[in-house]
Amino acid sequence: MALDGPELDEALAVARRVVGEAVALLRARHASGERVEPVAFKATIFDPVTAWDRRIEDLMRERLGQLAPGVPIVGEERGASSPAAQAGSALRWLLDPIDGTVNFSHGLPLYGITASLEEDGRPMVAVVAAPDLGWEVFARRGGGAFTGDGQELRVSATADLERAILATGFPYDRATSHKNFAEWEHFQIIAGACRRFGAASLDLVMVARGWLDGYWEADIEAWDLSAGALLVEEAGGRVTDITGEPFVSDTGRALATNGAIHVEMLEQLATVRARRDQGGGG
Ligand code: LIP
Repeated sequence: MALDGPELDEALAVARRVVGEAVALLRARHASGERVEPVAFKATIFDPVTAWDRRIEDLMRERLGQLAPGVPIVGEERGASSPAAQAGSALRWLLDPIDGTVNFSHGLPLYGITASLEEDGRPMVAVVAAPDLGWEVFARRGGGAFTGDGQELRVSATADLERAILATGFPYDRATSHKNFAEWEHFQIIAGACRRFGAASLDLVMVARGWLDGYWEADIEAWDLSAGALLVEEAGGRVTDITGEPFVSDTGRALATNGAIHVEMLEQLATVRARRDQGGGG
């Protein structure tokens, strides 16, 4: 059963409140710019976990359990609250307590706290906050995307790839990160500029705000992409798989643009893939 407008508004209010509380907790106890030692590493030493990743996710899960009981939750640090959530249940919250943990642990302010509510695999409600930058942006499907102080987000109008500024990211796993090197090199040559900020959720916010014209990435996680994808769509942009198939956060792949350069970026991505498949490097 599809969530109706008032239910989406209510879910958005819950998401904003929970993300807001997470930001407040972090701000009260963590000084901006402070280095934070990892408490653990995931598969490799390039993928750290800090105490804050866990503390924030625990707070968000606890508050969602109180404010929206019964909805499955999937989070980066604590996993899926039920097997159904993992498999993509009808309704689920996706949480990334710190997107851009490497930046965060080095005191770099480019990291985000994200929450999205997906229904049948589609993000319906999204909030991304960047505590050290003072950003909060949110969207609900069909209702537009806004900053916390009420400005509507609109994507850029850049229609020419040579004038476009793009961003991407690379997985922590060095065994697979090279898979995006050929794409990076290609766009570095043909696009106006390429950037690598280290937090997918903020890359997507920057597309939604019209500061970037496009973003692509593969091999990351659903919670890195889901909230930002809705922000871009609600700001008038377009989000698909990097192949042009419909966007599904669980694939860990996305191409998000202002819409005007989308087809050209899809074509360029296909060209690089074809070259790689023929053994032409990358
Ligand atoms: C990060 C992403 C980034 C990607 C990193 C990593 P995390 O998320 O936001 O775009 O390039 O490898 O996945 O793990 O810091 O939440």
